[in-house]
Parts: sequence; structure tokens; C-alpha cells
Amino acid sequence: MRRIIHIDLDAFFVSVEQALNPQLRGKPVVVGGRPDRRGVVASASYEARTSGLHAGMPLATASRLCPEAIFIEGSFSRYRDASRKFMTILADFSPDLEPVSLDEAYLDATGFESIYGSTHQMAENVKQRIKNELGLPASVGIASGKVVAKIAAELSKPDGLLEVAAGDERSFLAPLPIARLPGVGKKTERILNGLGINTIGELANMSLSALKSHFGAFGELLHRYASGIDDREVEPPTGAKSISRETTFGNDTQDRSLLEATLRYLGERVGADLRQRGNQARCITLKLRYADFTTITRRHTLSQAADSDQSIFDTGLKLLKKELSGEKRPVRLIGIGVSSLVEAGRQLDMLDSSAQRLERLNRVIDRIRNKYGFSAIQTGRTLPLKDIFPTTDNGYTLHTPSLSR
Ligand code: DCP
Ligand code: CA
Repeated sequence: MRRIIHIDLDAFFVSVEQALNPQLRGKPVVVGGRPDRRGVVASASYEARTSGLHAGMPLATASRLCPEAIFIEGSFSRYRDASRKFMTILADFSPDLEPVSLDEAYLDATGFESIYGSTHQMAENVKQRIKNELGLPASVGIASGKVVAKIAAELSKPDGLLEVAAGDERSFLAPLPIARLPGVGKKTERILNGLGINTIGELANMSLSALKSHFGAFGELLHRYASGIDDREVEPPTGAKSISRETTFGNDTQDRSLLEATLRYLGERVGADLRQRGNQARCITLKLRYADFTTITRRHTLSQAADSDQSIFDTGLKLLKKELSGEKRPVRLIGIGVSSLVEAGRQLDMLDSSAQRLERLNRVIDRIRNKYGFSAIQTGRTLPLKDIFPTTDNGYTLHTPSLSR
């Protein structure tokens, strides 16, 4: 089960100042500049917010609404330092860390339950370390995807922690105003309000076709987010930390041999990218979206990093068989990805001659494909796709868009 943690520091600029200067604690404080200057509030303490102060408000207005507030110029270098320390603490908890801004990040905590007892406990530990080491309050949301985790963190502010259990995403979002949903700006909000849609629940109940007719491709995204479905990965910022490929079928399918052949094909493309970069992977992830748009990802960690098509496919196939056993719903999308990448050679056991043979075979296949195109060689397992894919590398009927960074 996927568990994503979103962490957002409370009143960040103000909290950094309060951590350095105890006299500012518990008081209405504004960072942004002196009230007799032009300029706006960058950050307001929660005490100041009770008087209606918020980021972006002109300083003069802020001073009028809350005359007792303490106004501070602030210093960006202090906030940058605090941000670096904050991210370093988070990186101790999971390597799957995506900083979003100075004071905000996602952590993929999937599979960490056994280490901390629960994801909730892990999040408590994260909060505690930020408080102990930096003196900063943080709000944390936990959910199966980024959108719900972020909204949960927002709702828990300040100094809060809110977990949305798997399966509760939709009902959690339903009563909230649509403006809470990431991507819904003023314009989208106006259009939706015009259609009589005010809550996320009402948005989720709109038909997909109606949403698409108003918003195009963005409509499908809105529909998924409003339903609490968000399978975007937590993406570490630098370098290639994961590689994945996925494809949406022209018609939803239950045909096992088509699913397996497609998985093999996508796995080979991932494997080729992996070897091209000189990497091997520890984690293999299968992704499926069913006809009803429910989307699942299943991850398996290998005991040893690998880069052969065979090991990627074998693992993907095991995950697929397990997932589909007893499953009645047709499949709309299938994808496979690798993560936890290491440099090739570091972990490969050179005494293992069968692994070596596989590696050599893959290298030869890669060379031929580099020269003549990916479909110059079709391995036996992808042959059922022959009628589906044209024989050239360009213009697949299936699209394979997501080579994530
Ligand atoms: N910031 C800014 N100008 C804005 C908004 C934000 O300079 N219009 C800066 C100051 C904030 C920091 O970015 O402290 C983080 O922005 P947030 O939106 O996360 O706001 P806060 O952390 O201040 O408050 P919250 O507790 O609502 O997260
Ligand atoms: Ca913040």
C-alpha cells in the first residue's frame, strides 16, 4: 500500500525568526518589512492571522488590522539555511524525497511501516526531529497520493498531523471547496461554480465526458484528483532516480497474453534506458489502471540490483499475476518502472555466470537496436504485439510517454 507524506513548515519565515529570537514567540509577527514601507506580507504568524493578516497583503493594511504586530525585514539567507537543514532531516527518513519549495516536501514512506511501527509514527518522528533540531513547527499529511497528502497537511495546520486511510480519500475530499484542489485556480473555480459545482465531491460526481468537454485533457486530471486518485511518483530532484514506461490501451482489456506481452515490451524499453544510463535498479514497480480508473502500484525490492530485461520482466510478471488473481475489472493502462538506481557493476555479482550471460545478451540486443531501431529485434514474449505495433520505431499506436527523470 502506497503511503505518501507531505510536510509543510508553519509560517516558515516567521518561525525561523521566532526560533532565533524567543521574544517573538507566541506574538503576532510579520515578515516582509516595516509597515511604513511599500511591500507585502511574506509570512504572518498564526497569532497575526487571527486579525485577518495573510501573505500577499500590503504591509500598511496589515498594520492597520493588527497594530500590535511586530514587523520584521527578514533575511533570506537564514531561510535558505533552515531549508537545507530541513531537507537533510527528511532525507534521513527516506531517499524518495521531493522538495517542492523551501519549506515543503513529499516523502514516499511506502514499506517503512515495519521500521517505525506505522506511517503515523514515522511522521511523528519527522515532526519531532524538526522541532528538536530546528525549533520549527511542521504540519504533516499522510495519504495514498500526493494531492490528498498535501490537502491533509493544509487542513491540519498549525503543528498538525492528519492521516487519510486507504479507501477514505474520496470521502475525505468530498465536503471541501473545489479551490482546495491543486490545479483549480480562479478561472477553473469560476467555470465550475457556474456549472453549480462547489465542492470536490460534486466535482468527483461529474461525468468524465462533461469534464472533458469543458476542460479537455485537464478534465480527466480534475476527475482523478477529485476522486482521490493520484499516482504521481515522489520524484527526487536531481539525476535519473527512476525510469518508467506506461501505455493506455485503445480498448480496456482482460486478455492476459496481451497484458503480459505489453508488460514485456515496456519492460524491455525500461531495461534499455537503464543500461544506456549505466545503471542497475533495486526496485521494480508495476502500475495498473482499471476501467473504473482505480489505479494501483505494486513495488518489489530485489535482493540485488539488476539491469536485465529478464529480471525486470520476471518481477513485473510476478506482481501482475498476484494483482490480477481474482480480478474481474478490465485494465485500461499498464506500466512498469524501476527505481533505487545504482551504478552498474557496483552490485553485480561477477561470479554469477548466468547473470553475466544475460547481461552480455542484453548489451548485444541494445547495440542492434541502437543501430536499427527498437523493433529491429522482437523477443518471443512480445510477439503477440506484432499486429498492434507498426514495425518501425516511430508512430506506435500505443503511446509510451513517461520517461520520468
Ligand atoms: N512567501 C512569500 N510570499 C508569499 C508567500 C510565501 O515570501 N506570497 C514565503 C514566506 C513563507 C514561505 O514562503 O514563510 C512559505 O510559504 P507558505 O505559503 O508555506 O506560507 P507559510 O509557511 O508562511 O505559512 P503556512 O503555515 O500557511 O504554510
Ligand atoms: Ca509553509
